[in-house]
Amino acid sequence: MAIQDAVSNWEQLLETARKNTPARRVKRPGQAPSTAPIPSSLHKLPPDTKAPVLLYRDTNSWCPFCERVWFALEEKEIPFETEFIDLSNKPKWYTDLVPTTLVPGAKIEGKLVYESKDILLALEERFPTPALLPEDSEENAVARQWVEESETNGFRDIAYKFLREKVTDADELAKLQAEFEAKLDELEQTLGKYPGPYFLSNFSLVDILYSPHLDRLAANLPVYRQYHIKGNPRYPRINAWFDALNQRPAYHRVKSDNITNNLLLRRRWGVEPIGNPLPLDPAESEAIQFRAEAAERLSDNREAAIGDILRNSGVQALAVDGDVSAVQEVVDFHLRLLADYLINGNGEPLPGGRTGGKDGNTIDPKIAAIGAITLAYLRNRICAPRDMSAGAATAFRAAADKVLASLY
Ligand SMILES: N[C@@H](CCC(=O)N[C@@H](CS)C(=O)NCC(=O)O)C(=O)O
Repeated sequence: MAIQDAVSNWEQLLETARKNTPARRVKRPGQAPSTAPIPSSLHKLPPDTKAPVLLYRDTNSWCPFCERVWFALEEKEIPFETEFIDLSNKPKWYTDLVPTTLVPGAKIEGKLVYESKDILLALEERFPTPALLPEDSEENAVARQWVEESETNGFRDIAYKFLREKVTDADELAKLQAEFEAKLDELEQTLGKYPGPYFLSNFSLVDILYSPHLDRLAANLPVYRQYHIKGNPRYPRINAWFDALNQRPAYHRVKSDNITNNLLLRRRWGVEPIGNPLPLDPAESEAIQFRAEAAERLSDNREAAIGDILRNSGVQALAVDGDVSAVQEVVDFHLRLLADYLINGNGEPLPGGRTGGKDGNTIDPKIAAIGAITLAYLRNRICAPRDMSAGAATAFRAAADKVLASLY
């Protein structure tokens, strides 16, 4: 298995990737998550100053309610620290601290606030600019009413019931779909009340309250209910709203990608897929900065990635006479191949045969099998924005597919 010299070493890969992306993360050795994003405004804090906000959020970055608070913090450019809470084993200090025991929680200049909506309102109060509620008093009153209604109008319950309820009866499912469509129609009407693509005249807390949920629904309904929000002519304003959100850098920092959302729904809620995932967005999978970010993340965090693959993918079953180090070498090689493809690939399939079969031109099936497990495992293991931005995760998955396709 003397294949390791066929691709650049990790140091070369990391250096090249870093030239093409400013994205960096903090490493958290031995902890979950193994890396964490750096808030875009943390550099604004004078040295040795405590950030004014501490956010308590879930370790996997799956929680839509946490995403709301993070979105506002990024929009308002508030420097903040994050404490990750393992929801499968919540620490006692957290359940003692927060009466609901749920995430998100926050300390705003030391004062505890919980419930995402209340945290958003408290941030608005303490950090009023840039404003996420209208200055005009009449519109402000409408905004505050919509903020409250976003939590009480039943949209979320009806939407997730349609998405997740285990229903086999077609009439029952049609009824749930009709109820959901009526709620989306209401949102479509509400979006028409003020000029521009957002709920109010400008981007606001109302957009933030809806975005994590509408994102998850738009990603998951095609897969689990064969129902489309994106591209559906019934909802032109909702589609324009998605397009407008897509223009916001803060949104790109905090959102998940479609596949993360799909995998989460199956793993967390046991819903069976009946349709195909939305196609990987070429604007993201082919963008140089996202490919570079994905390569940078993989190169920088390779030790954690390799450890995870060896422990959890099943690849160790291919070890001969218990020689795991030989397997590890091949895993390492395929990850470098992937990083190299992310940095230098031009979208064409990779030439086959480069993994060193007997005649130098065919693939050693064992090496290919280890490569396939490595790539397939990591393709579905990557989770945005826990490990990298949604754009980078999309580029990562597209590249993993390409390298996988070159193996056999
Ligand atoms: N109404 C709450 C909902 C928060 C919530 O449901 N958080 C979930 C994660 S998505 C949680 O903490 N779950 C842990 C548990 O149920 O123990 C809010 O808006 O903040």
